[in-house]
Amino acid sequence: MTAGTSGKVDVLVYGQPKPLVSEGLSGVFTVHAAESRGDLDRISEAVAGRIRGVAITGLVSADKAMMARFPGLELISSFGVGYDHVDWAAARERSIIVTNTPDVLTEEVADVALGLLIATVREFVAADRFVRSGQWARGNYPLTQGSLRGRTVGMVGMGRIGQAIARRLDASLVPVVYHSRNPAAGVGYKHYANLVEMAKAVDTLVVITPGGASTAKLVNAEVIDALGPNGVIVNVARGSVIDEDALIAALKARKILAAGLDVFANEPNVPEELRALPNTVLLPHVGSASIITRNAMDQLVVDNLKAWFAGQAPLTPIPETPVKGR
Ligand code: NAP
Ligand code: 8YV
Repeated sequence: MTAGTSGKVDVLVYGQPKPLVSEGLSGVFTVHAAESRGDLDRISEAVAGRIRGVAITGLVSADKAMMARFPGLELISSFGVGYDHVDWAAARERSIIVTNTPDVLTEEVADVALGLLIATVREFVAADRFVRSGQWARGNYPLTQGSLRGRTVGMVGMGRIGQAIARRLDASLVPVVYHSRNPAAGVGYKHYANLVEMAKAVDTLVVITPGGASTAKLVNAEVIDALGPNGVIVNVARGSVIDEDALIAALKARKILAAGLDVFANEPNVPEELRALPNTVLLPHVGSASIITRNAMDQLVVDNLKAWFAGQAPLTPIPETPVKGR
């Protein structure tokens, strides 16, 4: 590997440009930038050969071919707690460490999940339109069929964010049960190993698992239909976790009551059918999207790179990554 003339380690910021990341890295590293896959391909062999760290600033994917461009790559510091856009198995084959940004966004995303649930069952968006269009002067908004009262929430996923959502539901006096592959340590809610069984026992699902192969279409037609006509689904996980076609069919046929979605199968493209439905509340993947939380996530992207190249352990390695002893 050729050393850079500055003596600093070379790192690449891959994805959307972010001042906090570029500025945070620039004092310590020689920083290169590639916004798209095309930019990445235009990096010279000499520079690519020097790059030892990559900061991923959005949902651009880090696959085997991308990593192959950088023979000296040691660490990929990825923005976001979800890392389904990073081929961690390919990284592991080459002993490349992958880090993510957990914890700093947990409460923010949980706020959005609860807000989305309430907005969905109590029809906030339609009620807002009712006021703006002047209809209130002609009579009151109809009583909502949906309510949190009498509802039981089945959490799909009971990790960091799932537990933060469950705490909010506790405060709202809404009973909680959950499904995950293994019972969560230190959690008192009833655990269902079988998702269909849980769906039969509740009327509401709040989905907050990782994306990727192990959860693809986990919430399928059978699960959706098991909720019954009062059923509500909130998804703040990844669009891939729900069978979107099955969800659209169930909403159209009124097999379930409503859905609140922050994530979609093919973002930013949201199916016309979903957009046309009156019983959906749709958000543009904004679970963590406040300035304070996104800044904290950016800072953690920077701090993971700084820690590793200062000879320390990475701060927040993903569980599957090979963390080398320091
Ligand atoms: P976490 O602490 O790792 O929790 C993940 C939970 O999902 C665990 O309870 C886990 O339990 C469960 N799970 C994993 N694979 C599963 C499977 N195949 N079937 C059933 N349950 C499964 O992660 P977190 O910090 O809570 O974040 C969760 C996810 O939220 C992220 O990965 C990301 O996709 C999403 N997210 C979305 C936004 C947004 O803006 N909408 C923001 C942040 C995060 P087991 O391992 O026992 O199954
Ligand atoms: C980000 C997320 O919006 O952390 C995650 O997993 O989904 C969100 O916080 C996402 O990473 C988009 O860049």
